[in-house]
Amino acid sequence: MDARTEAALAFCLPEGELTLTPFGNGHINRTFALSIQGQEERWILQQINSYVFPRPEQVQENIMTVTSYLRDVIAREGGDPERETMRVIPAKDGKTWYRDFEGNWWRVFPLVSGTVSRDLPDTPELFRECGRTFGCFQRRLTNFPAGELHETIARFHDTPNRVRQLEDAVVRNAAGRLKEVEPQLAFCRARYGRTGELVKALERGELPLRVTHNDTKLNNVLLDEATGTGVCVVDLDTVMPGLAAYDFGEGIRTGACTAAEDEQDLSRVSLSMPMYRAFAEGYLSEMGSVMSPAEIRSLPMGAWMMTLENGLRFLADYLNGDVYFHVSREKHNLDRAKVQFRLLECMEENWEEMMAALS
Ligand code: GN1
Ligand code: MG
Repeated sequence: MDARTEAALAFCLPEGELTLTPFGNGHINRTFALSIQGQEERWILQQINSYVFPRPEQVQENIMTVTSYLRDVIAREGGDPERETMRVIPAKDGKTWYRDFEGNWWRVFPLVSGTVSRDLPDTPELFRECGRTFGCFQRRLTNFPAGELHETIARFHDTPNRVRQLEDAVVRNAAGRLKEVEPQLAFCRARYGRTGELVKALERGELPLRVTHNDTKLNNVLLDEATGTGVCVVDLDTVMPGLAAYDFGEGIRTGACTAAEDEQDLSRVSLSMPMYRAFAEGYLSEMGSVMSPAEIRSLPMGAWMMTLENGLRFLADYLNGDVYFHVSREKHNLDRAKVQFRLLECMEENWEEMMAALS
């Protein structure tokens, strides 16, 4: 029996013949859709990447506490907790995960029926809905004690720390690629002075610590198949204490860019202001009333910061020899980094407009 079948059998699921098919296109975990003969319902079986998440049990604990809290809020608001939040299926031993004979970590969630996910926002309307759904997720967690969550990846959005990691990668030059990335490195270094702005504002108490999702891309929102309405936010691995600006920013980085994250033709990369405005509108329709003016003003900085930070991470991984992000071609991580830097330039050119769109 292969490891994934062994894993599937360890969870509290109906009896019957299993079919497992690769699902989605995340860079981190291995994901399968699980069908059971005779069952209409489907599930997600996922192997947690324990290189990326060194404490998978803490990931699962965060997901459990956040989703149980959300279920109550959703019920109180008159929503449908079965559709509007993820649910963890326990293993037969009562744990929320299973470790196979090779030591790999697995978990199971139901697939929310009647929903689809999309990789690219084709229209501002779709992207507005994406912003609204993430805003709704965050608003529902306003009173959750964010500090109690585990930091599943230490200092995930501590950008100055990402700078140190890049500089460490430069010193090690493990893959011998340093010469090749000199222009990109110079681009980053010219911006190091601004990388502490958000973490410092948090330390000074100017911005509140919130529960943040930290991976707010469109394909982490399940949309109603029939109406296109955002139903449920998924991929809660990086739910952690953080800043609203991180979630807003990551949404913009991934959805308001006119090209794919790994586009090789940089002339296609720019910031779409209609998309930016649409996401901001959707996000603020939920979060606008719970944020202070200072927090709202921090959102464009989040977009700048997340874009730079992902660029730093892709570049560091390129130097390290592609050990973190899955790659499917030789310069994949370098291409991704270049896209981030081009997008960042566009943000700098459009800064006034980005700020004005929020007032
Ligand atoms: C990773 O695998 P995916 O797409 O959910 C990464 C994000 C990056 C993203 C870049 C845990 O997310 O932080 O922004 O790749 N997740 C983790 O494509 O590192
Ligand atoms: Mg993810």
